[in-house]
Amino acid sequence: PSPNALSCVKESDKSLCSIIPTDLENTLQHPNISVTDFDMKDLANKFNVGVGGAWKPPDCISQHEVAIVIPFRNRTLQLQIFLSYMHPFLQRQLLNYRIFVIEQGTKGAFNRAKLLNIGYVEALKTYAYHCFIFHDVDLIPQKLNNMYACTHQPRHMSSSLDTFRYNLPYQELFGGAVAILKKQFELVNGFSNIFFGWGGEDDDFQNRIINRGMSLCRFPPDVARYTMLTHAKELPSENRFLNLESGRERYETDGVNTLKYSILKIVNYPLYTWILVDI
Ligand code: NGS
Repeated sequence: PSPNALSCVKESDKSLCSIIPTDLENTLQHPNISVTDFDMKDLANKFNVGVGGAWKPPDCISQHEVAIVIPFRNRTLQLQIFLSYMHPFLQRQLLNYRIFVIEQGTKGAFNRAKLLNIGYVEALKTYAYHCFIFHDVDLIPQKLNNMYACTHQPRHMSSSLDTFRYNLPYQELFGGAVAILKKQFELVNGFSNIFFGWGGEDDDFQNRIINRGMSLCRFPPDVARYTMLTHAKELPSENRFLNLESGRERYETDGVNTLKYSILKIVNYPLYTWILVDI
C-alpha cells in the first residue's frame, strides 16, 4: 500500500493545500547531471511516487490537478535527469500530478505537437486533469516558486532560459514549457498534427490561442528561469514556414479532433507513464 493509504487522515477530513505554498524558497536550484546510479524503484520509494509517476500531497487536497506531458525520443539520459529533479520539485509545490512520457515509436521526422496531442488524450483517460503542462525533456526549472499550475491565460513557462542569456528571443515564443487549462486546449483544438521535424508547431499553437481571443502570460524572468540540458541541434523542417502560413485555414480541421495514432505500448513505470505510439 502507498503511504497515503496508510495515513490516518480521511480524504474528507483534509483541508485544501495552499494555492502557492509559502515555504518555496527563491534560491536557484540545480539539477544533478550525474545520474550514473539512476534506479527508478529506489527513487520512487524515496519520493513516495505512485506507479505511473503520480503523486498527490498526503495531508491536504491539492488545488492543482496537473498532467505533465513530455514528447520523447532518444533522450534517455535527459529523461533520467528530468525525473530525478522534477518529482521532488513538483512535490514541494503540493500538486496532484502525473508525468506522461509520449515516445514516438516510429522512425522519420519527430512530430512534437502530435505527441503532445496524444499525451492530452491519453492523460484524460487516466484522470480528469484540468491543467496540462506540455514540457520538453531538456528544460529544468530553477526556481521553486515557478508554479507548475495553470493561470487564467495560457502561460509560457520557460521564458527566461540560460541558453538565450535569460532573454526572450521574440514576444510570441510559446515553446519549451507551457501551461494551459483543459478547456482552453479544447477551445483551440489542440496542436496541429502536420508539423514533422523541428520548428513552427509552437508558433502555430500560439496563433491558435490568439485567434481564440486569449493572450499569453509569463511570470517575471527571475521566476521563469530555466537551464537547458545540452544536446545536438535538431535539423529544422523545410516546410515549417509554409505550414505556419496556412495554419489559420486548418484550426478546425487539424488538431485534437482529427488526431489519429495507435498505441504500441503503455507501461506504468515507477516514475512516469510511458506511452509508445505509432503516429
Ligand atoms: C523559431 C521556431 C520555433 C522555435 C523558436 C525557438 O524560429 O518553433 O524558434 O527555437 N519557429 C519556426 O521555425 C517557424 S530555439 O531557439 O529554442 O531552438 O521554438
